[in-house]
Amino acid sequence: MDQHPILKATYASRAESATHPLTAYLFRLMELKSSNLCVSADVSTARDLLHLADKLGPSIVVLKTHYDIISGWDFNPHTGTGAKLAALARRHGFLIFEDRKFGDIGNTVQLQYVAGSARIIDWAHIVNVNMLPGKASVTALADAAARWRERYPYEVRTSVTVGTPRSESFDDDPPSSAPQANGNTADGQSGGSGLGDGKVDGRKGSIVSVTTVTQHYEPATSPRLTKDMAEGDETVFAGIEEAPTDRGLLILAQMSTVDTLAGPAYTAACVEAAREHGDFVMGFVSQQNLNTTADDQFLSMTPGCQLPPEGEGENGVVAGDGKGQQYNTPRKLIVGKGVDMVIVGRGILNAADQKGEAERYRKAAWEAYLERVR
Ligand code: S5P
Repeated sequence: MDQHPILKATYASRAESATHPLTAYLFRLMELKSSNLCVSADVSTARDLLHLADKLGPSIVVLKTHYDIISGWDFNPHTGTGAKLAALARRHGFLIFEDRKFGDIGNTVQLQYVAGSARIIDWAHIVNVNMLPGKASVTALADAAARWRERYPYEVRTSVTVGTPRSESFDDDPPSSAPQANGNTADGQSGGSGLGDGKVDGRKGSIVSVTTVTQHYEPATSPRLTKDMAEGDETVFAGIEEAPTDRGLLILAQMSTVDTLAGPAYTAACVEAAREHGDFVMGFVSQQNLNTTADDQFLSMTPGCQLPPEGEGENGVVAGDGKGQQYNTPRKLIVGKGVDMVIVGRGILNAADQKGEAERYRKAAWEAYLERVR
């Protein structure tokens, strides 16, 4: 592992050789911003999350979220928290990584990824999966992302028509305007002519209200995330174009916790799954670089990272959090373990000057990278 050529490759050269468009984009962003820092935005309100993303955006290349710990998350797909985060990501030049750690059967993870109130796939460039259920969950997420992308240039138009049925519908057949979903037309049955006497063909007709819901896809003039932005929110970070619409997956191959059950056999299965889905899997959340074969060029992102207090140097000791979490310094992870990016939560969030602390981590992690490729 130590000799893998990727350890000496610059992020610029990895941007050239990466086959996943989002990985290539991320490496370019890293070079552009001199940053290999991901902040873990583990705050508790949507307001704090957006505020933090805006404040730390210039220092980071990835913002990691746990949307399910956020109170006040606005689920509106066009104006809600996800859409606002997407606009901030575009303005400051970072990708959004929802740390959802999917861990269920294929069918369920697909639904958790694309459906529900959060519609994670709409706003998160990257998600991750816990491979415990096996490779099928990776395949299922890859399929869901591919289907989502096919529909990406389109948007769902939903029409709801409330009205009373026309008299013609009062025949022996079931009303043609019965409630329906996923029809092909927005032309619902409406109006109420001829119902005044309530009698049709000698039978008593009752006036009922019928709600017709129809959905169809319409070409979107621009990518959905762009249209979701509020006016004045359309700024794209200078020096790079907007992120590609591709979605990417990180496999949770190793954990930072003291008694993790993610042993070598589990990690090996994660690497195998990644190789089988190179068009969707960007790499790993891991504690070391997991590239071993000549063809491997996976990204490794690593949580469990803190710096000792300012002035103590990187050799100071960083204690765990007393809840199973263990910490290593950026240099130990990037130079010693060959990882590409560090994920930092409380090390930055608990600082009095979060912006200044994010810069301290960015510089430490970037210097470690320069030292490694030197
Ligand atoms: O092995 C892991 C994997 C993850 S994604 N260990 C982790 O700590 N994480 C996440 O990284 C964890 O859920 C949290 O959001 C973040 C670490 O936060 P910190 O405050 O300990 O830096």
